[in-house]
Amino acid sequence: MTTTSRDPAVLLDDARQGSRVGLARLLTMIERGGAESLEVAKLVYATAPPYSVGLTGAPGAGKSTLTDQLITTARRGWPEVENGAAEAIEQVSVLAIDPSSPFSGGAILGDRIRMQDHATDPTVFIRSMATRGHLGGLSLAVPDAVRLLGAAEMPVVLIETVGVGQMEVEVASAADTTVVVVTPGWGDSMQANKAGLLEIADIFVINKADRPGARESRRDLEQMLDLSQLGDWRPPILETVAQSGEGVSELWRTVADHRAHLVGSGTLETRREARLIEALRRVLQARLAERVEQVADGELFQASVKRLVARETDPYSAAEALLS
Ligand SMILES: Nc1nc2c(ncn2[C@@H]2O[C@H](COP(=O)(O)OP(=O)(O)OP(=O)(O)O)[C@@H](O)[C@H]2O)c(=O)[nH]1
Ligand SMILES: [Mg+2]
Repeated sequence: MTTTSRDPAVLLDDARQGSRVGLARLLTMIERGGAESLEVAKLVYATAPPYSVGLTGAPGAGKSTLTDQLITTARRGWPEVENGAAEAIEQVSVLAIDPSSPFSGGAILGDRIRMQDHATDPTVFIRSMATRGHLGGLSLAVPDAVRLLGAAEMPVVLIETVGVGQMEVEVASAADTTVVVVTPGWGDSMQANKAGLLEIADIFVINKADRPGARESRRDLEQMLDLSQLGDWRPPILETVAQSGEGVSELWRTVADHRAHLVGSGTLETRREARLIEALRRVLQARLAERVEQVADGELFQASVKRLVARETDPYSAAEALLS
C-alpha cells in the first residue's frame, strides 16, 4: 500500500487498513509537534484508548527481552481470569521510549530493542520514540502516541521506557498497568524505591531470576510494600527469566488479573480521567509558558523593566499590569 498523503485523516484511514507507513508517519508528526500533531490529536482523542502496559526499570534489567516475549504471549489473547473473560488480541504494538535520545524511527531499534523476530509480523507494530518538538515533551507525546495506536485499532500497547528518572516515572505511570522490572540484588529494589517506582508499580518483576539473589530481592520488595500505603491491589511480585521465557505467561496472566481488577472496581475509568486532567494541565502549562515568552519579547515588557529600574513599580504590580 502506498501512502503519499500528508493529511492525518487519510493517513489514519490507511493505518486502520493496515498501512504501517501511514501509522509511522502519524507517529512522526506527534513526535515533531507543530500544527500537524494538533490535527492528529483531534482525530485520536475522539476514539477509545487501547489497553496500555508500561514496562520500566533500570538500564539493562531485561525490559526489551521481556517485551519481546510478551508480544508473543499477548498475541495468544487475554487469558480467562477471575472476573475477566478470555479475549482475542489481533494486534500488539510496542513503543520503546528513550528520553535521552533525540533520534527515533528506528535509529535505536537495532541495539536497544531485541524484537527482531517480530519485525516482519504484520500483527505486530514496533516503534521507538523520542521527543523532538512536542509541546510538553514525552509526557504528552507518549499518551498521544498510545491514543493513536488505539485509533489505528491496536487493542494492546506495550510501552518500554529506559532509565529510572522522573520522566520515566511519568511515562510509565501513564499506562493502565505498570510493570516495574528489577533484577536480583539488594541494590536494585532500593534504587527502584528511591526513584519513585514503588509508588507506580502495579506488578513487580524480578527478571534474571536465573541469577542468585532473587529471594533476597523478593524479601526487600515485600518489606517495602509492607511499609507503604496500599489500596485494594497489592502489587504481586513475579520472577522471570526473559531469555528463556520462564514466567512470562504468568506475568501476562497477572496483567490480565490487574486489568480485570481495574475494570471491575471502576478504577480504570477514574485513572484514565485523572490522566486526561493531567494532560490538560500540562498543555495549559506549556501554552502559558509560551505566552510568557511572547510577553517578555514585547515592548510593554521593556517598558515595565524601565519602570522597575526607576523604582516606579514592583515585579508583582508590573506582572499584573502585563497580564491584564
Ligand atoms: N541471565 C539473564 N540475562 C538476561 C535475562 N533477560 C535479559 N537478559 C540479558 O540482559 C541484557 C539486557 O537485556 P535487555 O532486554 O536489552 O535489557 P533492557 O532493560 O531492555 O535494557 P535497556 O533498554 O538498555 O535499558 C541482554 O544481554 C539480555 O540478553 C534473564 O532473564 N537472565
Ligand atoms: Mg531495552
